[in-house]
Amino acid sequence: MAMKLYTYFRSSAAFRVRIALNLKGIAYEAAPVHLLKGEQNEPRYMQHNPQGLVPALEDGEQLILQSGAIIEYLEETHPAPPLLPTDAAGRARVRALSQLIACEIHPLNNLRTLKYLRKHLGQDDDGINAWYRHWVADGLGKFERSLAETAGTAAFCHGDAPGMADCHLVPQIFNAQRYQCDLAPFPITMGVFGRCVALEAFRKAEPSQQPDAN
Ligand SMILES: N[C@@H](CCC(=O)N[C@@H](CS)C(=O)NCC(=O)O)C(=O)O
Repeated sequence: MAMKLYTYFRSSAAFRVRIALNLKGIAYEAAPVHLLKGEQNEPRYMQHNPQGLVPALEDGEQLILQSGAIIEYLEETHPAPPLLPTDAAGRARVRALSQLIACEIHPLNNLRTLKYLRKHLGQDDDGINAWYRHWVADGLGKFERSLAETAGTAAFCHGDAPGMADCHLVPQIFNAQRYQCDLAPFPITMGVFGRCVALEAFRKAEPSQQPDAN
């Protein structure tokens, strides 16, 4: 039975998992959850994901939540091609780069955070955009320094094959572009991004290629 991915075309967390599935050549069924209509909070979906977030992955009886945990699950159940290096220090580096995106940038800029700023803290579009761009610049500045100053960076974030850090990076850059963030200060990061999006596995995972894209 094919795996089922609860996803939303614009969700960068779901985008990470779509890339990982494609890189590993795993066929899956996409089950769209419309975040702007609030479907993530409906009981119908909450029974699949009590956290009320996408993505969630169903693999037979197993339900796996949180994009990082899902990617690690795929890595353990479908080891080839690997998305993590063979050495412990390399794996720690790739996880640190991934978490820099998933923990330090993304939560500050996701849908419910932005909605809260607008609804409860009275921010308008200008305020929201300033907040968004600030945290992208801060986080990507740290990402760029990590790529520049820690060993392992090559064609991709770590080595010459795409891996877990690239799965995290590319969706974050798509989001940053959508919010017209200035990406010129991050040439190493954008070089990696360019090499990723030249690959079919990344292109097929893009928001515009999803069945629920509108
Ligand atoms: N840490 C979670 C983040 C999941 C997340 O924030 N998903 C967003 C879409 S990118 C979502 O479902 N948002 C719904 C909401 O904010 O109500 C993961 O990596 O899976």
